[in-house]
Amino acid sequence: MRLIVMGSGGVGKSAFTGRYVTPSVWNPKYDPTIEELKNKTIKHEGKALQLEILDTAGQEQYSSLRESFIKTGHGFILVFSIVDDQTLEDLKKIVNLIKTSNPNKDIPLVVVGNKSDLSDERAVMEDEAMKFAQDFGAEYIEASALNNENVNEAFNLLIAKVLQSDGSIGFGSGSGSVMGAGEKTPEVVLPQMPQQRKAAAKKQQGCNIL
Ligand SMILES: Nc1nc2c(ncn2[C@@H]2O[C@H](COP(=O)(O)OP(=O)(O)O)[C@@H](O)[C@H]2O)c(=O)[nH]1
Ligand SMILES: [Mg+2]
Repeated sequence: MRLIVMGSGGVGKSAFTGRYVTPSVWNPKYDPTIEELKNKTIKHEGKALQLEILDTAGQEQYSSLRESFIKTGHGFILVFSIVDDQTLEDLKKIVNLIKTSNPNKDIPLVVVGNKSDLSDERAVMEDEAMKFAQDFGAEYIEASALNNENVNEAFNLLIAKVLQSDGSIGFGSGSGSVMGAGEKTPEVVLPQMPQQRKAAAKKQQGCNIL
């Protein structure tokens, strides 16, 4: 399964992707130019599911890897920073690019409001971001790469959407072939889909993240 992480420079794409792939590591250095392809294998319903995750960098420089991923990717994480409203605005262009390049008109998208640890400096209201996401059929989730909050949840939400749209994506013929003998992968618990979540959220007072 090919997933792509996009958004303006400095919103935390690399931090977010890094946290997901290697949860115990926090790399405080900021290099806006690095574009990296990362691999992670998770377990889904007893089968190994291999993920290729492209952490993109600036649109200014041409990248054939980025171009091909935007065309062939199965799902996108669209990151903005809740402390910078321009970064939400910037996602419009990115969504347009995805919608014109990727042949799947219902391409699974998850909008991530990153840096939720800086809520004192919040410049984007949750309702506004949620409405933005809903307008093009995306889910919205707030997260903090710094505090490792909702990072797994965001990826799991996207993976669930991709599998729901086409269950065959990502599973090779022999799922065992993607892992070495004795290797262990974390069991992934896929989140509930939106309608179920809404019902669950009603029951659970004080849950205002999703
Ligand atoms: N407070 C806070 N800072 C973050 C968070 N995620 C990333 N950063 C910082 O924001 C800056 C840009 O992060 P980076 O991942 O390189 O952004 P990218 O250009 O989108 O890849 C770095 O200084 C990170 O340490 C977060 O969740 N909270
Ligand atoms: Mg980066």
